[in-house]
Amino acid sequence: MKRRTLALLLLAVALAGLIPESSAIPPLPSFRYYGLLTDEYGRPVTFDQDTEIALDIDTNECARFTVNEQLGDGINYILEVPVDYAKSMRYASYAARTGDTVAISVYRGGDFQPLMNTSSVPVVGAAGDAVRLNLGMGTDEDHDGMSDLWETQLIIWNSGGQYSDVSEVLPGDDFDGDGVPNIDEFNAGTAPELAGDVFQVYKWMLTADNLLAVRFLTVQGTTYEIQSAPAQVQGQGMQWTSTPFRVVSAGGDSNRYVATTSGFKYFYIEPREDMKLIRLEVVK
Ligand SMILES: [Ca+2]
Ligand SMILES: [Ca+2]
Ligand SMILES: [Ca+2]
Repeated sequence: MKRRTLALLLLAVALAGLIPESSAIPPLPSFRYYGLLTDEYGRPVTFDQDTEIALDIDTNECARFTVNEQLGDGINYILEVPVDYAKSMRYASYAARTGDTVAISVYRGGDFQPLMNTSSVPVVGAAGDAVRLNLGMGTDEDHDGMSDLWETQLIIWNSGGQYSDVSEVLPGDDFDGDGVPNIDEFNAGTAPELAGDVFQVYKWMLTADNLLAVRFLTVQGTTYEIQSAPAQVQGQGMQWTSTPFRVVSAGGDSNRYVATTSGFKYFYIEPREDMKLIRLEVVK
C-alpha cells in the first residue's frame, strides 16, 4: 500500500514537471465565429487571394484563419476562440471570456483591408457555441451595403456620366435592366452593368437519361444548392427542401456545390413525383 502511494506521488511529481502551470485549468471548448468573407465586388474570397482573418480582444490576438472557399456550406472562414472561465488570471493571453468584445481584421497579402459594417460583430458567446458572421471587404461611404469601389467603377466606367457620386447608385435601382436590383447583383457577385451577367437559370432541359439539367452562371467560391417543393398548398406557403443533384450527369449525388470557377455550369437532378417546383439558391 505504501509502495503504491509512493508510486502515485512520484507519478504526480513527474507529471507536474511535464505539464506547464498554465494548463492547470483545462480550457473550455472554443466559441466559433464562422461565415462568408466577400470581396469589394461581393464575391466570396478564395484561397488564392491570400487573405487572413484575425480576431483580437484588446491587444491580444485570439484567433487567425486563412480564408478557404473549400470549407463549403457557404462559409470560407472559421475563427476558433478559446474560452476561459477563470475569474482572475486567464490561462493564456489569447483566451477569451464570454461577453468579451472582439475586433476582426482582414489582411490580404499581409496588408490590412477595411471591412464594411463591423459595428455588428457579436460579443464572445458561451463555450461550445457558434455564430455566423458574414463579412464584406471594402468601404461603404453611403452605408447602402454596396462597396465604394464597386459603385465607383459603375459610375466611372459604365454610367456614361449619369452618376457622379456613390450616393446616386441606389440599392433598389436596376441599372442594367436585367430584372435584378443593384444590391442583389452586388450580393450575388454579378455585374450591375451587364444584363447578361445575372444570377438566374438560363436554361433547363431533360437529358437522354431522364435527368433534369439546369444551366446557370457560377461565381467562383460561391456555394450553391438546389431546392424543390411540392405544389403549393393553399394557406401554407411553399415547403422548400434541399434536393440532391449531380455536377456531371454520370456522377454521384450531393446537396451542395462550391464553384471552382466563374462560368456556365449544369446541375443534373433526378426528378421525383413530389418535385413540382425547383429553385437554385446561393448558400450564405
Ligand atoms: Ca455604398
Ligand atoms: Ca441589374
Ligand atoms: Ca447584371
